[in-house]
Amino acid sequence: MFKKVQFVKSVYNLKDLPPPDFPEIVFLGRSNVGKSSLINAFLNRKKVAKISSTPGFTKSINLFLVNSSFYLVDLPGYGFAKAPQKLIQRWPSLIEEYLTLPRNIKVLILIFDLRRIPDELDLTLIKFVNYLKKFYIVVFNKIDTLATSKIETQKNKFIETLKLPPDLPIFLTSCKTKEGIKKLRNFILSKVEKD
Ligand SMILES: Nc1nc2c(ncn2[C@@H]2O[C@H](COP(=O)(O)OP(=O)(O)OP(=O)(O)O)[C@@H](O)[C@H]2O)c(=O)[nH]1
Ligand SMILES: [Mg+2]
Repeated sequence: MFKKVQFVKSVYNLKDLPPPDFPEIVFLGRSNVGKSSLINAFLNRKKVAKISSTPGFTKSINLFLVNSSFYLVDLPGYGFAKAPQKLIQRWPSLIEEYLTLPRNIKVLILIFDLRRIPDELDLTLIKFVNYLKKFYIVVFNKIDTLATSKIETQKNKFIETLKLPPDLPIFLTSCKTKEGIKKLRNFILSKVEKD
């Protein structure tokens, strides 16, 4: 599918980021929603981004260069109370600062676990990305864990609670069954290839 996928580096300090030479596709969301899994599903590879059932697994910003033309950026999760205090404090600032840097972020992907009930922290995220004025899309992941009727109900609950705009691109995905992945991939690629 993709000829070349290179792991570039894990970044703990923003000064270690590679120069913004390529467009970036950013995977953002709370711990355990499936950010790293979605990167693997997008690439149709099993073990490019490391995944774990332990929330708070990804602790650095991980960059993957695809076909020498764009970066996939795997961000650390946030909002997981059991992580060591020091890391909790560090993740949001690392994420926030990265997102406010003058980089070439083409698509910001906000990922949610569709089983969950949206809360204050999710609202804060929406407010933050609105403030950033970057192009973003929403992915509701883990749809395989819900009955078909429940998927629609949960989706609407998120849309209402987070006051998501009607023209926002929304995708329903499962990294397990791969449902919705192709659609998401094609959409992302269309945005990267635009210029
Ligand atoms: N059933 C199901 N499980 C999933 C899906 N996507 C991810 N998972 C599981 O959810 C857990 C977390 O996945 P990760 O991809 O590591 O999640 P993450 O958002 O990168 O997590 P952090 O790096 O800790 O922030 C793993 O056990 C995955 O196998 C999905 O679509 N369906
Ligand atoms: Mg991860």
